[in-house]
Amino acid sequence: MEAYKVKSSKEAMALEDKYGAHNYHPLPVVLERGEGVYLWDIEGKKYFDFLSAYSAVNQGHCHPKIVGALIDQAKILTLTSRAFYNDSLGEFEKYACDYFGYEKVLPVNSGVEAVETAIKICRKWGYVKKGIVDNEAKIIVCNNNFHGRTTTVVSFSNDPDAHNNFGPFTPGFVRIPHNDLHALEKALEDQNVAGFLCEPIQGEAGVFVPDDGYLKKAAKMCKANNVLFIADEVQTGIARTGRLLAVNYEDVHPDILILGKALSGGVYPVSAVLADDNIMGVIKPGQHGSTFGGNPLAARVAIAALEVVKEENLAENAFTLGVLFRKTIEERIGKHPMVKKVRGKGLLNALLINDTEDGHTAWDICLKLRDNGLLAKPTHGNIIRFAPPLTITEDQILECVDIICQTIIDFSFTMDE
Ligand code: IF1
Repeated sequence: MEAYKVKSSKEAMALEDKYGAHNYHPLPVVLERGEGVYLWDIEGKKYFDFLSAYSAVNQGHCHPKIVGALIDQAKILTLTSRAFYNDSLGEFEKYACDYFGYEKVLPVNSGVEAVETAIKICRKWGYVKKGIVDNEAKIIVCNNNFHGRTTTVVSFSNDPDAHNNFGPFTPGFVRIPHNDLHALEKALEDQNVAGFLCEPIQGEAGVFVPDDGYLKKAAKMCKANNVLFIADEVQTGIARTGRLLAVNYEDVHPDILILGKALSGGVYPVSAVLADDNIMGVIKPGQHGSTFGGNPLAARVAIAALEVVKEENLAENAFTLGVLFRKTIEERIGKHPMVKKVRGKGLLNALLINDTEDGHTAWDICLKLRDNGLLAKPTHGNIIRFAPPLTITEDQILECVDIICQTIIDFSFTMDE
Protein backbone atom coordinates (compact mmCIF):
# COMPACT_ATOMS: atom_id res chain seq x y z
CA MET A 1 0.00 0.00 0.00
CA GLU A 2 1.61 3.28 -1.19
CA ALA A 3 1.73 6.23 1.25
CA TYR A 4 -0.40 9.19 0.10
CA LYS A 5 1.71 12.04 -1.43
CA VAL A 6 0.54 15.54 -0.50
CA LYS A 7 0.45 18.08 -3.32
CA SER A 8 0.08 21.33 -1.36
CA SER A 9 0.77 22.91 2.02
CA LYS A 10 -2.97 23.13 2.60
CA GLU A 11 -3.34 19.39 2.03
CA ALA A 12 -0.37 18.58 4.32
CA MET A 13 -1.83 20.63 7.17
CA ALA A 14 -5.23 19.03 6.69
CA LEU A 15 -3.73 15.54 6.90
CA GLU A 16 -1.92 16.39 10.12
CA ASP A 17 -5.08 17.92 11.54
CA LYS A 18 -7.11 14.82 10.74
CA TYR A 19 -4.63 12.08 11.56
CA GLY A 20 -2.06 13.62 13.92
CA ALA A 21 -2.30 14.21 17.67
CA HIS A 22 -2.78 17.90 18.30
CA ASN A 23 0.21 18.26 20.61
CA TYR A 24 1.58 21.20 18.66
CA HIS A 25 0.31 24.48 17.20
CA PRO A 26 2.80 24.99 14.37
CA LEU A 27 3.12 28.22 12.42
CA PRO A 28 1.13 27.59 9.19
CA VAL A 29 4.03 26.80 6.85
CA VAL A 30 4.87 23.35 5.42
CA LEU A 31 8.53 22.77 4.77
CA GLU A 32 9.81 20.39 2.14
CA ARG A 33 13.55 21.12 1.82
CA GLY A 34 16.36 22.64 3.84
CA GLU A 35 19.89 23.68 2.93
CA GLY A 36 22.22 25.68 5.16
CA VAL A 37 20.29 28.62 6.60
CA TYR A 38 17.43 28.20 4.11
CA LEU A 39 14.14 26.30 4.08
CA TRP A 40 11.64 25.92 1.21
CA ASP A 41 7.94 25.16 1.55
CA ILE A 42 5.97 22.83 -0.69
CA GLU A 43 5.08 25.71 -3.04
CA GLY A 44 8.77 26.58 -3.41
CA LYS A 45 8.82 29.74 -1.25
CA LYS A 46 12.24 30.29 0.34
CA TYR A 47 12.80 31.27 3.97
CA PHE A 48 15.60 32.07 6.37
CA ASP A 49 15.34 29.58 9.22
CA PHE A 50 15.53 31.59 12.46
CA LEU A 51 14.62 28.71 14.76
CA SER A 52 17.08 25.99 13.66
CA ALA A 53 14.72 23.33 15.05
CA TYR A 54 15.27 24.89 18.49
CA SER A 55 19.06 24.88 18.08
CA ALA A 56 19.36 21.35 16.72
CA VAL A 57 20.48 22.56 13.27
CA ASN A 58 23.41 24.74 14.37
CA GLN A 59 25.53 23.35 11.51
CA GLY A 60 22.91 24.32 8.92
CA HIS A 61 20.28 22.13 7.26
CA CYS A 62 21.51 18.94 5.57
CA HIS A 63 25.19 19.69 6.10
CA PRO A 64 26.93 17.57 3.42
CA LYS A 65 29.58 16.22 5.76
CA ILE A 66 27.06 15.11 8.41
CA VAL A 67 24.56 13.71 5.91
CA GLY A 68 27.47 11.97 4.18
CA ALA A 69 28.45 10.30 7.46
CA LEU A 70 24.85 9.16 7.93
CA ILE A 71 24.58 7.73 4.40
CA ASP A 72 27.97 5.98 4.51
CA GLN A 73 27.26 4.32 7.86
CA ALA A 74 23.64 3.52 6.99
CA LYS A 75 24.91 1.32 4.14
CA ILE A 76 27.11 -0.72 6.50
CA LEU A 77 25.50 -1.10 9.95
CA THR A 78 22.77 0.92 11.65
CA LEU A 79 22.02 -0.83 14.94
CA THR A 80 23.42 -3.76 16.93
CA SER A 81 22.00 -3.02 20.40
CA ARG A 82 24.51 -2.75 23.26
CA ALA A 83 24.32 -6.52 23.84
CA PHE A 84 27.36 -6.52 21.54
CA TYR A 85 30.13 -4.03 20.76
CA ASN A 86 30.20 -2.06 17.52
CA ASP A 87 33.21 -0.50 15.80
CA SER A 88 31.94 3.11 15.98
CA LEU A 89 30.87 3.72 19.58
CA GLY A 90 34.32 3.62 21.18
CA GLU A 91 35.64 6.11 18.63
CA PHE A 92 32.73 8.48 19.38
CA GLU A 93 33.18 8.06 23.13
CA LYS A 94 36.89 8.94 22.96
CA TYR A 95 36.23 11.82 20.57
CA ALA A 96 33.46 13.27 22.76
CA CYS A 97 35.41 12.87 26.02
CA ASP A 98 38.50 14.57 24.54
CA TYR A 99 36.33 17.24 22.88
CA PHE A 100 34.53 18.30 26.10
CA GLY A 101 37.18 17.29 28.66
CA TYR A 102 35.55 14.39 30.51
CA GLU A 103 36.56 10.83 31.36
CA LYS A 104 33.27 9.12 30.43
CA VAL A 105 30.20 9.60 28.24
CA LEU A 106 26.84 7.78 28.35
CA PRO A 107 25.11 8.03 24.94
CA VAL A 108 21.31 8.14 24.61
CA ASN A 109 18.91 9.59 22.03
CA SER A 110 16.77 12.60 22.97
CA GLY A 111 17.55 15.57 25.16
CA VAL A 112 15.06 14.61 27.85
CA GLU A 113 16.44 11.09 27.90
CA ALA A 114 19.85 12.60 28.66
CA VAL A 115 18.29 14.74 31.41
CA GLU A 116 16.62 11.64 32.92
CA THR A 117 19.96 9.82 32.70
CA ALA A 118 21.71 12.68 34.52
CA ILE A 119 19.03 12.60 37.25
CA LYS A 120 19.58 8.85 37.78
CA ILE A 121 23.38 9.24 37.86
CA CYS A 122 23.12 12.16 40.29
CA ARG A 123 20.71 10.37 42.63
CA LYS A 124 22.80 7.18 42.69
CA TRP A 125 25.97 9.26 43.30
CA GLY A 126 24.10 10.89 46.20
CA TYR A 127 23.40 7.51 47.80
CA VAL A 128 26.63 5.61 47.17
CA LYS A 129 29.14 8.49 47.34
CA LYS A 130 27.58 11.22 49.47
CA GLY A 131 25.78 8.86 51.82
CA ILE A 132 22.29 10.35 51.46
CA VAL A 133 19.60 8.20 53.08
CA ASP A 134 17.98 5.89 50.51
CA ASN A 135 15.10 7.50 48.54
CA GLU A 136 15.74 10.92 50.17
CA ALA A 137 17.98 12.44 47.49
CA LYS A 138 16.92 15.88 46.25
CA ILE A 139 17.90 17.82 43.14
CA ILE A 140 17.60 21.61 43.05
CA VAL A 141 16.07 23.04 39.84
CA CYS A 142 15.11 26.55 38.71
CA ASN A 143 11.73 28.21 38.24
CA ASN A 144 10.69 28.48 34.59
CA ASN A 145 12.96 25.59 33.66
CA PHE A 146 12.57 23.56 30.52
CA HIS A 147 14.32 20.21 30.52
CA GLY A 148 11.92 18.11 28.41
CA ARG A 149 8.54 16.49 28.65
CA THR A 150 8.70 13.13 30.44
CA THR A 151 6.58 12.75 33.57
CA THR A 152 9.56 12.98 35.92
CA VAL A 153 10.89 16.08 34.18
CA VAL A 154 7.51 17.85 34.07
CA SER A 155 7.18 16.97 37.77
CA PHE A 156 9.50 19.89 38.48
CA SER A 157 8.11 22.29 35.85
CA ASN A 158 6.08 25.31 36.95
CA ASP A 159 4.57 25.69 33.46
CA PRO A 160 0.90 24.70 33.90
CA ASP A 161 0.65 23.44 30.30
CA ALA A 162 3.63 21.15 30.81
CA HIS A 163 2.67 20.07 34.32
CA ASN A 164 -1.07 20.00 34.97
CA ASN A 165 -3.02 16.74 34.65
CA PHE A 166 0.11 14.60 34.29
CA GLY A 167 0.39 13.58 37.96
CA PRO A 168 1.15 11.81 40.21
CA PHE A 169 4.55 13.49 40.06
CA THR A 170 8.05 12.32 40.86
CA PRO A 171 9.22 13.66 44.24
CA GLY A 172 12.74 14.79 45.13
CA PHE A 173 13.01 18.17 43.39
CA VAL A 174 13.34 21.61 45.00
CA ARG A 175 12.56 24.62 42.79
CA ILE A 176 14.28 27.97 43.35
CA PRO A 177 14.39 31.21 41.31
CA HIS A 178 16.95 31.17 38.44
CA ASN A 179 19.84 33.62 38.82
CA ASP A 180 19.32 33.84 42.60
CA LEU A 181 22.43 32.81 44.55
CA HIS A 182 20.88 33.50 47.93
CA ALA A 183 18.03 31.09 47.18
CA LEU A 184 20.57 28.51 46.02
CA GLU A 185 22.63 28.97 49.20
CA LYS A 186 19.54 28.34 51.34
CA ALA A 187 18.53 25.25 49.32
CA LEU A 188 22.08 23.83 49.58
CA GLU A 189 21.81 23.73 53.39
CA ASP A 190 19.72 20.53 53.03
CA GLN A 191 22.16 17.63 53.41
CA ASN A 192 19.95 15.45 51.20
CA VAL A 193 20.67 17.57 48.14
CA ALA A 194 22.64 15.57 45.55
CA GLY A 195 22.61 17.97 42.61
CA PHE A 196 21.74 21.36 41.11
CA LEU A 197 20.32 21.10 37.58
CA CYS A 198 20.16 24.28 35.49
CA GLU A 199 20.12 25.66 31.96
CA PRO A 200 23.06 28.12 31.74
CA ILE A 201 20.67 30.36 29.76
CA GLN A 202 16.95 29.57 30.07
CA GLY A 203 15.86 29.10 26.45
CA GLU A 204 12.17 28.35 26.49
CA ALA A 205 11.55 30.75 29.36
CA GLY A 206 12.53 33.48 26.93
CA VAL A 207 16.35 33.47 26.63
CA PHE A 208 17.00 34.57 30.20
CA VAL A 209 20.73 35.31 30.51
CA PRO A 210 21.77 35.20 34.18
CA ASP A 211 24.03 37.85 35.75
CA ASP A 212 27.74 37.62 34.95
CA GLY A 213 29.36 35.35 37.51
CA TYR A 214 26.18 33.50 38.46
CA LEU A 215 27.25 30.17 36.98
CA LYS A 216 30.75 30.40 38.45
CA LYS A 217 29.45 31.20 41.95
CA ALA A 218 26.70 28.57 41.72
CA ALA A 219 29.24 25.90 40.75
CA LYS A 220 31.51 26.99 43.61
CA MET A 221 28.65 26.82 46.12
CA CYS A 222 27.74 23.33 44.89
CA LYS A 223 31.34 22.19 45.34
CA ALA A 224 31.48 23.64 48.84
CA ASN A 225 28.36 21.64 49.75
CA ASN A 226 29.37 18.38 48.03
CA VAL A 227 26.54 18.79 45.48
CA LEU A 228 26.87 18.01 41.75
CA PHE A 229 26.58 20.95 39.33
CA ILE A 230 24.59 19.64 36.36
CA ALA A 231 24.47 21.82 33.22
CA ASP A 232 21.70 21.18 30.71
CA GLU A 233 23.36 22.46 27.50
CA VAL A 234 20.92 20.70 25.19
CA GLN A 235 19.89 24.07 23.73
CA THR A 236 22.76 26.38 24.73
CA GLY A 237 25.56 23.96 23.85
CA ILE A 238 27.41 23.12 20.62
CA ALA A 239 28.47 26.74 19.92
CA ARG A 240 24.97 28.25 20.02
CA THR A 241 25.79 31.06 22.50
CA GLY A 242 29.17 32.02 21.03
CA ARG A 243 31.31 29.54 22.99
CA LEU A 244 31.40 25.76 22.61
CA LEU A 245 29.31 25.61 25.80
CA ALA A 246 27.51 28.49 27.53
CA VAL A 247 29.35 27.56 30.76
CA ASN A 248 32.66 28.30 28.99
CA TYR A 249 31.96 32.02 29.40
CA GLU A 250 32.69 31.56 33.11
CA ASP A 251 35.21 28.70 32.92
CA VAL A 252 32.77 26.42 34.69
CA HIS A 253 33.33 22.67 34.24
CA PRO A 254 30.02 21.01 35.23
CA ASP A 255 30.21 17.78 37.21
CA ILE A 256 27.62 16.41 34.78
CA LEU A 257 27.17 17.83 31.27
CA ILE A 258 24.00 17.17 29.27
CA LEU A 259 24.07 17.50 25.45
CA GLY A 260 21.55 16.88 22.67
CA LYS A 261 20.06 18.59 19.59
CA ALA A 262 23.06 19.93 17.57
CA LEU A 263 25.24 17.09 18.87
CA SER A 264 24.01 15.47 15.65
CA GLY A 265 23.48 18.64 13.58
CA GLY A 266 19.79 17.79 13.39
CA VAL A 267 20.47 14.78 11.20
CA TYR A 268 19.72 12.00 13.72
CA PRO A 269 18.60 11.87 17.39
CA VAL A 270 21.76 11.84 19.50
CA SER A 271 22.18 12.96 23.10
CA ALA A 272 24.74 12.27 25.78
CA VAL A 273 25.70 12.71 29.40
CA LEU A 274 29.38 13.38 30.25
CA ALA A 275 31.04 13.06 33.65
CA ASP A 276 34.28 11.83 35.20
CA ASP A 277 34.86 8.29 36.50
CA ASN A 278 34.15 9.16 40.15
CA ILE A 279 30.58 10.08 39.13
CA MET A 280 29.84 7.98 36.03
CA GLY A 281 31.32 4.94 37.78
CA VAL A 282 28.21 4.60 39.98
CA ILE A 283 26.33 3.17 36.97
CA LYS A 284 26.98 -0.57 36.65
CA PRO A 285 26.03 -2.99 33.85
CA GLY A 286 22.29 -3.45 33.56
CA GLN A 287 21.43 -0.27 35.49
CA HIS A 288 20.77 2.05 32.55
CA GLY A 289 20.57 1.99 28.73
CA SER A 290 18.31 2.13 25.69
CA THR A 291 17.81 0.23 22.44
CA PHE A 292 19.24 2.95 20.18
CA GLY A 293 21.65 4.57 22.64
CA GLY A 294 25.18 4.61 21.18
CA ASN A 295 24.28 3.02 17.85
CA PRO A 296 26.82 3.18 14.99
CA LEU A 297 24.77 5.73 13.01
CA ALA A 298 24.54 8.06 15.99
CA ALA A 299 28.25 7.67 16.67
CA ARG A 300 29.34 8.50 13.11
CA VAL A 301 26.87 11.37 12.72
CA ALA A 302 27.86 12.93 16.04
CA ILE A 303 31.58 12.79 15.24
CA ALA A 304 30.94 14.52 11.92
CA ALA A 305 28.65 17.12 13.56
CA LEU A 306 31.28 17.99 16.17
CA GLU A 307 34.04 18.16 13.55
CA VAL A 308 31.99 20.69 11.57
CA VAL A 309 31.64 22.94 14.64
CA LYS A 310 35.45 23.24 14.88
CA GLU A 311 36.28 23.21 11.16
CA GLU A 312 33.82 26.04 10.44
CA ASN A 313 34.55 28.06 13.61
CA LEU A 314 30.85 28.11 14.45
CA ALA A 315 31.28 29.38 18.03
CA GLU A 316 33.36 32.37 16.90
CA ASN A 317 30.86 33.09 14.12
CA ALA A 318 27.96 32.88 16.56
CA PHE A 319 29.70 35.27 18.95
CA THR A 320 30.58 37.89 16.33
CA LEU A 321 27.28 37.81 14.45
CA GLY A 322 25.33 37.72 17.71
CA VAL A 323 26.90 41.03 18.74
CA LEU A 324 26.13 42.47 15.29
CA PHE A 325 22.54 41.17 15.39
CA ARG A 326 21.70 42.65 18.80
CA LYS A 327 23.50 45.94 18.04
CA THR A 328 21.73 46.59 14.70
CA ILE A 329 18.32 45.53 16.02
CA GLU A 330 18.80 47.85 19.02
CA GLU A 331 19.86 50.75 16.77
CA ARG A 332 17.08 50.23 14.25
CA ILE A 333 14.03 49.37 16.39
CA GLY A 334 15.15 49.52 20.02
CA LYS A 335 12.99 52.61 20.53
CA HIS A 336 9.99 51.33 18.55
CA PRO A 337 6.81 51.35 20.72
CA MET A 338 6.27 47.66 20.06
CA VAL A 339 9.76 46.62 21.11
CA LYS A 340 10.55 46.08 24.79
CA LYS A 341 14.02 44.56 24.56
CA VAL A 342 16.40 42.38 22.58
CA ARG A 343 18.61 40.01 24.60
CA GLY A 344 20.72 36.92 24.22
CA LYS A 345 24.19 35.53 23.77
CA GLY A 346 25.79 34.47 20.52
CA LEU A 347 23.02 33.46 18.13
CA LEU A 348 20.50 32.57 20.84
CA ASN A 349 18.47 35.77 21.02
CA ALA A 350 14.97 36.92 21.82
CA LEU A 351 12.91 40.01 20.97
CA LEU A 352 10.49 41.03 23.73
CA ILE A 353 7.36 42.57 22.24
CA ASN A 354 5.01 44.96 24.04
CA ASP A 355 2.08 42.67 23.73
CA THR A 356 -1.36 41.79 24.91
CA GLU A 357 -1.19 39.06 27.59
CA ASP A 358 -2.43 36.38 25.17
CA GLY A 359 0.71 36.73 23.08
CA HIS A 360 -1.39 37.41 20.00
CA THR A 361 0.83 40.14 18.64
CA ALA A 362 4.02 38.09 18.80
CA TRP A 363 2.23 35.31 16.92
CA ASP A 364 0.94 37.73 14.28
CA ILE A 365 4.40 39.23 13.88
CA CYS A 366 5.74 35.72 13.23
CA LEU A 367 3.05 35.28 10.57
CA LYS A 368 4.21 38.50 8.89
CA LEU A 369 7.86 37.43 9.23
CA ARG A 370 6.88 34.21 7.46
CA ASP A 371 5.27 36.20 4.64
CA ASN A 372 8.49 38.21 4.44
CA GLY A 373 10.65 35.11 4.16
CA LEU A 374 11.88 34.53 7.71
CA LEU A 375 10.69 31.74 10.03
CA ALA A 376 10.62 32.28 13.79
CA LYS A 377 8.18 31.41 16.55
CA PRO A 378 7.22 32.99 19.87
CA THR A 379 8.29 31.19 23.03
CA HIS A 380 6.07 32.17 25.93
CA GLY A 381 3.53 34.81 24.92
CA ASN A 382 5.27 37.97 23.85
CA ILE A 383 8.84 36.75 23.31
CA ILE A 384 10.09 35.85 19.84
CA ARG A 385 13.18 33.64 19.79
CA PHE A 386 15.71 34.27 16.99
CA ALA A 387 18.18 31.41 16.52
CA PRO A 388 19.49 30.91 12.95
CA PRO A 389 21.97 28.19 12.01
CA LEU A 390 25.48 29.22 13.14
CA THR A 391 26.73 28.96 9.55
CA ILE A 392 24.91 32.20 8.70
CA THR A 393 27.09 34.92 7.09
CA GLU A 394 27.33 38.62 7.97
CA ASP A 395 25.46 39.59 4.77
CA GLN A 396 22.70 37.09 5.53
CA ILE A 397 22.31 38.25 9.15
CA LEU A 398 22.06 41.88 7.97
CA GLU A 399 19.46 40.85 5.38
CA CYS A 400 17.50 39.15 8.18
CA VAL A 401 17.80 42.21 10.42
CA ASP A 402 16.28 44.21 7.56
CA ILE A 403 13.38 41.73 7.32
CA ILE A 404 12.79 41.75 11.10
CA CYS A 405 12.99 45.55 11.44
CA GLN A 406 10.83 46.24 8.40
CA THR A 407 8.23 43.74 9.61
CA ILE A 408 8.05 45.38 13.04
CA ILE A 409 7.92 48.89 11.55
CA ASP A 410 5.21 47.97 9.02
CA PHE A 411 3.27 45.84 11.51
CA SER A 412 -0.30 46.98 11.99
CA PHE A 413 -2.53 45.76 14.75
CA THR A 414 -5.04 44.48 12.22
CA MET A 415 -4.86 40.72 12.59
CA ASP A 416 -5.51 39.19 9.20
CA GLU A 417 -5.12 35.55 10.22
C1 IF1 B 1 9.49 20.48 21.74
C2 IF1 B 1 10.89 24.05 24.06
C3 IF1 B 1 13.17 24.70 23.42
C4 IF1 B 1 15.71 21.83 25.98
C5 IF1 B 1 16.57 21.77 27.10
C6 IF1 B 1 16.18 19.45 27.34
C7 IF1 B 1 15.32 19.45 26.24
C8 IF1 B 1 15.08 20.65 25.55
C9 IF1 B 1 17.26 23.01 27.60
C10 IF1 B 1 14.66 18.15 25.82
C11 IF1 B 1 14.19 20.63 24.37
C12 IF1 B 1 12.89 21.55 22.70
C13 IF1 B 1 11.72 20.61 22.84
C14 IF1 B 1 10.91 20.96 21.66
C15 IF1 B 1 10.95 22.47 21.59
C16 IF1 B 1 12.25 22.83 22.23
C17 IF1 B 1 12.14 23.85 23.28
F1 IF1 B 1 10.23 24.98 23.40
F2 IF1 B 1 10.22 22.93 24.14
F3 IF1 B 1 11.23 24.46 25.26
F4 IF1 B 1 14.23 24.53 22.74
F5 IF1 B 1 13.14 25.66 24.24
N1 IF1 B 1 16.77 20.59 27.76
N2 IF1 B 1 13.74 21.68 23.85
O1 IF1 B 1 15.50 23.02 25.34
O2 IF1 B 1 15.19 17.73 24.58
O3 IF1 B 1 13.80 15.67 24.51
O4 IF1 B 1 13.19 17.61 23.07
O5 IF1 B 1 15.29 16.31 22.58
O6 IF1 B 1 8.79 20.73 20.76
O7 IF1 B 1 9.09 19.89 22.76
P1 IF1 B 1 14.31 16.78 23.65
